Amino acid sequence: MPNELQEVKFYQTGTFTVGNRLLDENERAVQANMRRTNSLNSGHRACQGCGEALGARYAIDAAMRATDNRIVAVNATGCLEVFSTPYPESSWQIPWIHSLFGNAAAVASGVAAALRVTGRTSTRVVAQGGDGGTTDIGFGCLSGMFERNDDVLYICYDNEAYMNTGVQRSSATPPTARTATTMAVGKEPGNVFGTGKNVPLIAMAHFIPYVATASVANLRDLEFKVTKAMSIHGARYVHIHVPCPLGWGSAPADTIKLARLAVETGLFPLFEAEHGEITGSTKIRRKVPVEDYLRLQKRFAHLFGSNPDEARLARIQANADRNIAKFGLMD
Ligand SMILES: Cc1ncc(C[n+]2csc(CCOP(=O)(O)OP(=O)(O)O)c2C)c(N)n1
Ligand code: SF4
Repeated sequence: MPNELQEVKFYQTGTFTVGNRLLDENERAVQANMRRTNSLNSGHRACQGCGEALGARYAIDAAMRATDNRIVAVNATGCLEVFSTPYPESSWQIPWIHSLFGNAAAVASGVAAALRVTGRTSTRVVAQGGDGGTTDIGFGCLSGMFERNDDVLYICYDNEAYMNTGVQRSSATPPTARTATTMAVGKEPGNVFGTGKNVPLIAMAHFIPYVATASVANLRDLEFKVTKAMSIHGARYVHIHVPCPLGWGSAPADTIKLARLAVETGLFPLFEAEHGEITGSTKIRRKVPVEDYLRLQKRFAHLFGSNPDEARLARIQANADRNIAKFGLMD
């Protein structure tokens, strides 16, 4: 049979494609390992193209591998919790506890304390939540966890709004974005400029051992940062940019593309920091104008059309350029 004689094309050899089992062992991503944990398993109910589901799958599998499969995860209320655990089902294959919307960091601190006093220090704790649960309602508990230097890795999946309850603005929503609570009408359509907060920088101001930003556009970098975070004791924070097709009005197939454009425009800088000092940032290889990123999302549609809002586009571009300078993203 001619088919039996066809040569197998190992076309991925030599690339860093995630899942590539043809690379050397030390170059493979966690997901390429046959013994990956699949901590967040198939069968959950996230939307097609959900960046949060992808980010959580990679982050938690990396945390599992780094700890010899010994973690407890605490999950704030939000999309990740809702789509993964519709009672009585669960897609989690790890010890997992649902806290309230605003207290995941405090519950995680309690779990870490319980493990410590019972002598089970080889089991580590990860807390996770959306940007609403992290930057808004959970912010006080998170700051306390940082300030006490509790032995917890907190992961924020930043989709830039409260998605689970119908796309309300959070303090991570970018300027001009249309949400259910920042309508594209009036003198300043969408979310206003000059609001919000940068939680990775605020985490750094607590001088905790490790802070990093990551993106589902670069899953190997994401895995590296989570792995590094699990090698450290004390309070750690990883902030992951996760596009949300439903809330952003983007095509499900564009999730990775959008995450990459956010990085390449400078709007979402990738960096690491230790004890309050930035220790490294990912350079932008090919700078992209912010319009290329914004145009793909209906939440920014009011900036375009027959009469583009040049003034606001220029202000967003200025924000991106400020990040590029501040975080040293270009040589
Ligand atoms: C005290 C309290 N207020 C409001 C809610 C309703 N609520 C549940 S999830 C959610 C939004 C979650 O948004 P975010 O943390 O950004 O996560 P996402 O769903 O976007 O992943 C809200 C408002 C709640 N559960 N508890
Ligand atoms: S609304 Fe957004 S964050 Fe929530 S499951 Fe859908 S794509 Fe994911």
